[in-house]
Amino acid sequence: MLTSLSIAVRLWASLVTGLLSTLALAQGVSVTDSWVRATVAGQQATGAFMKLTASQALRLVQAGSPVAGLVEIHEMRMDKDVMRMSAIPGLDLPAGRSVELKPGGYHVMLMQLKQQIKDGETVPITLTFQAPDGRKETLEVKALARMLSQPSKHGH
Ligand SMILES: [Cu+2]
Repeated sequence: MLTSLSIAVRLWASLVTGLLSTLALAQGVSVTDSWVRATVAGQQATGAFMKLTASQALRLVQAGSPVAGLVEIHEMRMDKDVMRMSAIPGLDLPAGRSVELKPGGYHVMLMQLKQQIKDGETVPITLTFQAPDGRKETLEVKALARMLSQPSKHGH
């Protein structure tokens, strides 16, 4: 299931971005369970979450989306009992180990939203990965927007 999903993502990405990306993707990173927290009207920012598994060590160095004017890679962590969110320059993906972006942890932050993101919509997100030798590859994922009825778990 995970394999077929990752193949589907790769096929889809190669269809969209063409032959160059197909070659670059030989290095292999799979994205599963991607989703975006749906927004209410007027909301300026939201988070995107997913599981990333790279077959070789890679670093997620950039993310972009047509629905957002500014996209950053963020981490959340506890700092003296306060949950803080900050941009990080990149997120390391160790070979063969999946790294989960999830509420309360790492996430792709979509800011300066150009539109409301409604429950059930798909949001294209382009991820750029860098290999240890400096080569970069991009992968486009379609994240499903989900409206959560509960506030995020890390709140008090
Ligand atoms: Cu954030």
